[in-house]
Amino acid sequence: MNGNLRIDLDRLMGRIFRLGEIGALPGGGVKRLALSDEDKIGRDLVTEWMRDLGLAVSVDRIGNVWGIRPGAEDLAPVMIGSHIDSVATGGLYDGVLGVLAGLEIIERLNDAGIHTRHPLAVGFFTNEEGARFPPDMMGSGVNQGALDLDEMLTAVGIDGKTVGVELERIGYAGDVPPGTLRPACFLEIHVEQGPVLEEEGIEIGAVTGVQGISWTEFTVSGVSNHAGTTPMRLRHDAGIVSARIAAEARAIADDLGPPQVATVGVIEFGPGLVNVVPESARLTVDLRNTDDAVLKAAEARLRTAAECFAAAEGCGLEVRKLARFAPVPFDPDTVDLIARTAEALGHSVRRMPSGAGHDAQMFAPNCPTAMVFVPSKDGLSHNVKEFTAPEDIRAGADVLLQLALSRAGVVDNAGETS
Ligand code: HGY
Ligand code: MN
Ligand code: MN
Repeated sequence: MNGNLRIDLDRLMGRIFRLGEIGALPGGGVKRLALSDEDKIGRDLVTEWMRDLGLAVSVDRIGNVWGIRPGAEDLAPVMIGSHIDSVATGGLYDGVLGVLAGLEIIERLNDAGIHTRHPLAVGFFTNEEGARFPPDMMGSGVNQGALDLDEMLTAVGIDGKTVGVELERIGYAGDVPPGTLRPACFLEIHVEQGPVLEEEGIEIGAVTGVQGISWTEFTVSGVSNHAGTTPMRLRHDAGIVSARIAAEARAIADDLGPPQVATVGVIEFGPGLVNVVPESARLTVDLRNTDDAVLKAAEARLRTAAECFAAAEGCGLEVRKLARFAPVPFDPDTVDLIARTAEALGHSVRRMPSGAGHDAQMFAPNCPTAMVFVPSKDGLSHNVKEFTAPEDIRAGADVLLQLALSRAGVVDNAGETS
């Protein structure tokens, strides 16, 4: 009976679109930066849905929220979670799918009167994106002991606000200490955010782990001067130094080849005027690789180059690490179960690493953890045009449903477990 259980796709899509109305951008997509007013409204909505489903809701000290459906036995919960904060040009599905598919599974089990041995938990984690307040995976990192609570509460955002003050402001500075939540296992469904599944015509990704992530901020200090009267030999141009650092980041990715990637997401000049030699520049570099040794070599090459460029131009250089996470493997048994479950449901599946960071990577060291990917149209994400076909969402959520039942154990009406 339970093997034939399927999610209610219309209900799930309805919640995805409803949440997508919060922080909706004029041309489509969403902007729900962590701890913003939009994030608060989204949190309030999802928390209301949790309560409507009868879940016991908890909020921890970094604002993570989870709801628990009791199990027949006093066991650690099987947890399904992700995030509902977005980047400034976010899509409807990044993170949201992982939370709302969890709520759909709860509602489906409620409808069917199915009870599980383990409690089931569904949660969303604070500031997974890290776009406003670096680092990313902040809430799940604190919750699972990878990041320090007090340090993260004092983290300053790109707008000068601090995490702790913003958490209080939106009413999500909870009282549950980090480490209270110790799930039996952690399962996350997420849009792939890349081109692989679509290019290969495959419906499900059984994610084997997350690649290493390195975020660095370079701040260059030079001397502002007149663009017309200052000979090139007398310049201390912070702008050209930052441009050379950016070019070097791309050269590193080109030289190393896949899977190395490099992104300069932010580059700002001061004063930023057409006829003034820049006195200051700030840029961020995001480097990633599945191999930590190669990633470290890439970081070292970039740092050395930045120091050379700054010295040659007679500029100062400050380097600040915004995020650094080593590659994380997921639980092989759970990855295998995802692949078997997908095949049993008649879906094509392939094993693959994740190019993006996810909350799951913070749980992986503490409990059996893995992820289910569904295809992203044109491989797009962190883009308002992010899209995943409803049928792909159905396939992924059905796999997640069976995965959760398998891990939580089903108690039939006679009290027998299966
Ligand atoms: O940056 C990432 O990989 C994630 O979207 N936070
Ligand atoms: Mn995400
Ligand atoms: Mn994202």
